[in-house]
Amino acid sequence: MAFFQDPPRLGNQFDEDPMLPSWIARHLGSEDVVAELRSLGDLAVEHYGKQLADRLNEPTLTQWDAWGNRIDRIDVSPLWQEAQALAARHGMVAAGYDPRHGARARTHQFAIVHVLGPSLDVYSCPLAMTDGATRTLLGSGNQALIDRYVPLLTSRDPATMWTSGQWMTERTGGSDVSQTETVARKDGDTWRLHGTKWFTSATTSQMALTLARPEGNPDGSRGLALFLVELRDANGRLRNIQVNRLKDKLGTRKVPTAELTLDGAPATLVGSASDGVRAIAPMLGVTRTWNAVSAVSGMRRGLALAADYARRRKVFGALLVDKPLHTDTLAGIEAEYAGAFCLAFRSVALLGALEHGGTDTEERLARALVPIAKLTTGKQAVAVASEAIEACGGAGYVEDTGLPRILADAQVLPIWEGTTNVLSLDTLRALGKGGALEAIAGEVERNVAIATDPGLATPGEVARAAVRHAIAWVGEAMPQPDRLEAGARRFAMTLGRCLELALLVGHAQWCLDHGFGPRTAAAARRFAQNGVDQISDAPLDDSKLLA
Ligand code: MFK
Repeated sequence: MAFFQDPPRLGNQFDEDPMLPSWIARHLGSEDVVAELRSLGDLAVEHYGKQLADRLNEPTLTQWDAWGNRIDRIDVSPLWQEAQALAARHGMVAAGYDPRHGARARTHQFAIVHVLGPSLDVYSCPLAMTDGATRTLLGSGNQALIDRYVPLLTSRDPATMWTSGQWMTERTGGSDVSQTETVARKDGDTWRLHGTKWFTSATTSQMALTLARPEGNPDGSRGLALFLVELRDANGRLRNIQVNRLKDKLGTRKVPTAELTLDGAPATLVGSASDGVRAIAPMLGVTRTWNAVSAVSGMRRGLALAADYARRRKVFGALLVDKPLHTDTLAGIEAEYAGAFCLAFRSVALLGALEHGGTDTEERLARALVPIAKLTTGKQAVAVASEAIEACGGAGYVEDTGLPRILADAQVLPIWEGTTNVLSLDTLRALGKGGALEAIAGEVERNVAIATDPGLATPGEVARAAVRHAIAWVGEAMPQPDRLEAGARRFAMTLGRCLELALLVGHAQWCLDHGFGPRTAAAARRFAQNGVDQISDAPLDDSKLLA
C-alpha cells in the first residue's frame, strides 16, 4: 500500500488553546463566556475547512461596466462575505462596547477575535479599523457623528452593521504622516477632499476616517485635520472616489487593499480643523491592540497545526512528537506564544480599564505598553509562523496545504499600523511623558512577586534583571540622541520580553493555584531560556560601515 501523509487537523480552538481557558477563568470567570467561546472554537474549525476550499478566491476590481461607465466595483471572496455576517452576529466589534462585562468587555471581545479571527482570512483588518473608528468618534465629543455612526459600527445585525476604513498612508509614506498631501476645501457646509490614498484596506467599508490638510493650514502634522468620509451614495456609487488598482501583496491577499484618488470626495470634519494626528491617536491605540491579538491568534493557528502534525507524522521509526529535538523546537515556540498571549491580553485589559475610568498609572502604562506589545508580538508572530511551517517540512512550503499563507499573513504584522522601528521610537516618546517606565517596572515587579513556586524563581529573577538593565541603559543613553535612537529597538524589545516573562510568571502561579496545571510554569521557564535582555550598544561607526 502506497503511503499518504495525513494532513494536520484542528481541534476545538478554545479547548485546545493552552492559554485562553485559564486566562478567561482568571479574568472573566463566566460560564456563559466559556460556552460561547467553546462553540466559536468549533466554528473556527468549520471555517478553517472553508478557508482551505476558498484559497484561490481573491478580491477583484472591475473599473468599467460593459457600456463604458466607471464603476470601480470590488468583489470579495465568498468567505469574506460570510465573515462580514459572522463578525456582526458574534459581536467582534460590538462585544467591546457591551456594558454587560464592564471594564472586562474588551477581554471578552478579544477572546472572540482570538478564537475566530484566524479562520476569517484577515477580516480582522476592517474590524480593527471599525473598532478604532468607534473609539475615535466616541472620544471626539462630536455628538452628531456619535449618534449617527456608532450604532452602525457596533451593530450585531449583519444587515445594518457598517465597517470603517482608516486612510492615513499616502505616496509620501505611512510612517511620517505629516507629509500628507491630501487637501480639504470648504464647499458650503461640507468639505471636499482632493488627493491620493496609497494603502486603503477595507475599501468595501461604508465609511472611513482620514487625514487631510484644510486649505491654508500650515505644513506638518499640526496642520492636518481628521475627516469622516461616507464612501457611497444611496445608489451604492462611490462619491467622487476612484479606485486606481488593488495592491498585489505578499500576504493578506483576501483583503481588498486599494489605491484611491479622492476627487472632491465629500467629507465631514470630526473635530477641529487642525491637530488631526492627535485626533486620530485613539484609533492607533485600538488598531495596534488588534495587531497584537492578531499576532497571537496567528501564532496559535500555526502551532495548533504543527502540534497536530507532530502527532501524525512518523519519521525514522517514531512519531515526530516523540523525537526530542522536534519536541524541543515546538516547546521553544510554544513558550513564545504563551508570553506573547499574556502581553497582548494585558494590553486588552488596560484598554478596557481606561475606557471605564482607569487610574493615572494604568494610563501611563497603557500608553507605553501598546506600542511595546505591538512591536514585540509582531516580530514573534513572524518567527513562530516560520518555525511552525518548517515543522511541517516540505508540506509547509506548498501553497495548497494552506500552510504558507500563515507566514505570508504574519509578515504584515510588524509593518502595518507602525513598523517595529517607528513603534520603538513611539515607546521612547511614551516614556518621555514621565511615569511610564516606573509603571512598567511596577508591572514587572507586581507579577513576579505573586510567584511563590520555587520553579518560578529563576524566570522571575531574569525578568527583574532585564528591566533593571533596560532602565539603567535608557538613563545613560538619554543625553546621547544617536545612541538612544540606535538602541531603541533593542530597548523596546527588552521591555516587551521582560513584560511577557513577568506576566507569564504571574499567570503560571495562578494556574498552579487554581487547578490549571504546571504547563504555564514550564512556558515561563522556557521563555526565560529563549532570551529576554537584548540591550547592547552596537558601535555607530560599524553600523554606518555596514549599512
Ligand atoms: C491588509 C492590508 C495590508 C496592507 C499592508 C500594510 C502596508 C502598510 C499600510 C499602512 O501604511 S498602515 C499605517 C501605518 N502608519 C502608522 O501607523 C503611523 C505610524 N507613525 C506614527 O505612529 C508616528 O509616530 C506618528 C504619525 C503618530 C507621528 O506623527 P507626528 O506628526 O510626528 O505626531 P506627534 O507630533 O508625535 O504627535 C501628535 C500628537 O499625537 C501628540 O499629542 P499632543 O499634541 O497632545 O502632544 C502625540 O502625543 C499624539 N500621539 C502620537 N502618537 C500617539 C499619540 N497619542 C497616543 N498614542 C500614540 N501612539
